[in-house]
Amino acid sequence: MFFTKNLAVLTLAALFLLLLSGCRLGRPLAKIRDKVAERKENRPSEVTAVPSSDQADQPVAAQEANRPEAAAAPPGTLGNVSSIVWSADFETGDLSQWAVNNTFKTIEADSGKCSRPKRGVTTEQAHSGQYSMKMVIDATRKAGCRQFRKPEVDTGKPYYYSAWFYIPEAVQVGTFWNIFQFKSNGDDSDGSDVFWKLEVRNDPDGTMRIVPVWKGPIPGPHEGDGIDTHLYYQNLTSIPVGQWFHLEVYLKQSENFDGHIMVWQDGIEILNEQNVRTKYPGGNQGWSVNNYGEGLKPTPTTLYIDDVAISTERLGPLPGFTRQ
Ligand SMILES: [Ca+2]
Repeated sequence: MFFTKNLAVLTLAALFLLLLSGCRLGRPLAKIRDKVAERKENRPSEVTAVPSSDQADQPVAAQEANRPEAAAAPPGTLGNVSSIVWSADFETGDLSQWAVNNTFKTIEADSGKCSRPKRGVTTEQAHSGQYSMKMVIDATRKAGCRQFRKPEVDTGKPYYYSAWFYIPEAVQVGTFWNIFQFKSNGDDSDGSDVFWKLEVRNDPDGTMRIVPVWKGPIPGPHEGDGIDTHLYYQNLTSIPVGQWFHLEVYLKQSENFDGHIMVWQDGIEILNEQNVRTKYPGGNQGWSVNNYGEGLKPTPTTLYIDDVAISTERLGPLPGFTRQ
């Protein structure tokens, strides 16, 4: 009887000890699980960015330390990621990376027959990951899908604005095709006017090229110029059909004639205009990427956009990117 009683007490004590040790063991196990999950989340994408010459001289740890929290793009997705102040790779499966104060109301400014997929993105084409932004217009008449980003351009500071574009088939441009623009609000209250834009135009054989355009509704772009549209034709590079290409624009805003605009396509400089205007005196500056045109064939006309970024240094096209 005494033995049985003791055995019961001992069994109970052993069970209690076992439970205690189980709890203690459980904690570090949970911690390890968290660490593993953390590492998985922080794992950089497979594409590795080649650092700029400045960064190349720094040890990797120093480069990591310099990377601002604000760089939303995963390391390796874009070029010199340490200088990115905002970016959108659409890997959220929607356009939420563009939201300001949780609203899209001032971001999308679509007109005419613009159609976008549900949530604004698609997996049909992607420069990074699975998603890109898709914009389709029926350009029989003037139509535009426009995606504005305001907080950075509103500061008035100089920035590099860049994005990857994909045009799935050769397009013959009738009236115009604007895919990237800087606007400004003037005295009139009926919206804003285009000052600088990147248009797509054709060579006689149909080859598509980027043509930077000054369309300021006031005298410019240089001091002494009248009110006129200036087209900056170039034959340094053309637009590939069915392949991603990169556009990057440096803009130092100016309401006088001390601004600066530079344009690169796939790393090739196609415009460099100094001492220029970029906005109305006393006006603000707006920036958007768009599929905005008229008289395009074939129509509807589709444009995919991915890896959009604003940075304080030039990003350049992804290292190792080759047209295939
Ligand atoms: Ca993407």
